[in-house]
Amino acid sequence: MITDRQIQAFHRDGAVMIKGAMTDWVDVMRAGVARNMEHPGKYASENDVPEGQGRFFDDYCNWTRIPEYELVVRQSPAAEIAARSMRSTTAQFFHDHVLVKESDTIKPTPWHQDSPYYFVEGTQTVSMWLPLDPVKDATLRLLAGSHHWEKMVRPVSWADDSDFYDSNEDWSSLPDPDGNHANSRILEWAMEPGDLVLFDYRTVHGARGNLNARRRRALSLRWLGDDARYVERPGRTSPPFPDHEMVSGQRLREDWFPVVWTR
Ligand SMILES: O=C(O)CCC(=O)C(=O)O
Repeated sequence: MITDRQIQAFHRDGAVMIKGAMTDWVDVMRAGVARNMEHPGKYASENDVPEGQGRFFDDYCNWTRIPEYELVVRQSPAAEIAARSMRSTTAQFFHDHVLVKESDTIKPTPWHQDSPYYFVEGTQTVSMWLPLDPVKDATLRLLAGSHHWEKMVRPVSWADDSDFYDSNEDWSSLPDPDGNHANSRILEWAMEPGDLVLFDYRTVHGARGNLNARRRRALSLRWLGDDARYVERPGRTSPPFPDHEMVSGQRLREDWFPVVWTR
């Protein structure tokens, strides 16, 4: 399912690609994405893509109303792979995130870390990025070792690059790995549906636009391990989870964020 070498690579680089671990679940995930796009949730976004420049749809936190997503979260090998990659005795589900770039979509996914947008931190966190179409240039791109950076990268709005929080937090500036090759080792893989990338919430990542004739669907499943704890951020997080009533240092409440796998 996941080898010791792959687990070592995940901890060293902050990301690793696993071939074929979710092949049996591709049709279920595609059906979930189709249902999700037909019935977008309250957080669905079109990312301000100008008319004639394709379409970049994303949405999150739909697993309790999209039965195919719930099936994948609860029944597929995803939870066990997540727990093993984090070297955690448990895998707690945080949320799902769908990202669809239709053909000829120019807009890239900006380089960013997920961690500053979330109200949770720990050394045991993992996102599982699952392309549902073959990808090459429109694949996920990640900056090796960035999960060990001391300062978090300034979070911005994907729509217009404005600051995500209204605060004077001491963020580090946005990275430019493509312009600064000397200090960057970019990880990216050509992938088939059923393959997946595991990456730490702190790993800097992004994606090019999709300038191909084929659409690019991807589902990200976000997992938490034993040491993940609620943290306060200087404003409304993304996702926001209104009225969660958690306090700093607490494990995320299990009635909203279920522990799906235990060793
Ligand atoms: O699929 C993409 O374009 C970016 C994915 C991403 O940022 C994520 O899964 O956190």
